[in-house]
Amino acid sequence: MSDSVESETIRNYYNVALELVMKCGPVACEGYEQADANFKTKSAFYDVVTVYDKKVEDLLIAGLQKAFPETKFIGEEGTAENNSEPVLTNAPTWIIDPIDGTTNFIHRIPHWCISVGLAINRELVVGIVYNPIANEMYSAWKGHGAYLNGKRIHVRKCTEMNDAVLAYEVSIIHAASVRDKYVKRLSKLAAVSTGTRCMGSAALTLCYLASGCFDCYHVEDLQPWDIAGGAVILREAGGVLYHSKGGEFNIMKPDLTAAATPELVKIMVGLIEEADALTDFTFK
Ligand code: 2AM
Ligand code: CA
Repeated sequence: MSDSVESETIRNYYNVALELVMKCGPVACEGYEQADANFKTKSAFYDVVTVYDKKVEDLLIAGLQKAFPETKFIGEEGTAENNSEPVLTNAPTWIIDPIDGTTNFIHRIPHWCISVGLAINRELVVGIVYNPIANEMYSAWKGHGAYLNGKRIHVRKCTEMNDAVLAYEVSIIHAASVRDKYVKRLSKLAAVSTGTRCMGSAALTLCYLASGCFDCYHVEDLQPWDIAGGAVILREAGGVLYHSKGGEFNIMKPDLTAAATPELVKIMVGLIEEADALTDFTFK
């Protein structure tokens, strides 16, 4: 495929997905009004879902499948239902989180979003992240920049931790198997940052990094759909994503250290390694 044909194809995927995600906003908002009465747990007491997660995912898949029958899907709720490990092939694949930040959604914290990413040949090329409560539509497609409500966004070119706002997601800190790791790393990273925030939606956190509100981000143990859409938006805004300890980022096991600049990632990776080496950690 020539570059211009590839570009046109991706633009078409982007335009259709953007419109569809926008249309799902009112549906998700309807659920937000009544979400506290409408949720159930999935794999554990802290793994929650509402009927609106499924409703929005079904709408997105139906609309995208109709427009693009050749595409495949990796979605949070479909994957949970089938109890299957998601597999990414070379085929154009939509990676969908119908509601990212479900706990916020249920507790009426107005910080959650609909997130859609598209991978072609295993490369992330389109990202759309929409918070309908705040009326914030973040979007990007490969090589064409990142946008908030149609206005170009960029990372803040921060290179020092003492000038950086750190986003640190504790995601599944309920699990004893990861709690020490999270706390040790948080202690090291937060000690040297200007401020630390944990927002409860990985997709929106990547967008806040893309728009310069945050400067760096570390999270592990999440799933491809939590990250896919935001990853494209961050890269197109000039940010960088690596595996948690440096090395190549892998969307199918998206443990990540992301930042506005490679300089910040390097410092963070060093601190994460120091944290992991701590054997006699006490809360100080
Ligand atoms: P979710 O709302 O789609 O589940 C920070 O809370 C991030 O962790 C969010 O992106 C959220 O995605 C994810 N998350 C929250 N609870 C989780 C859980 N129990 N297991 C895995 N990921 C979770
Ligand atoms: Ca979700």
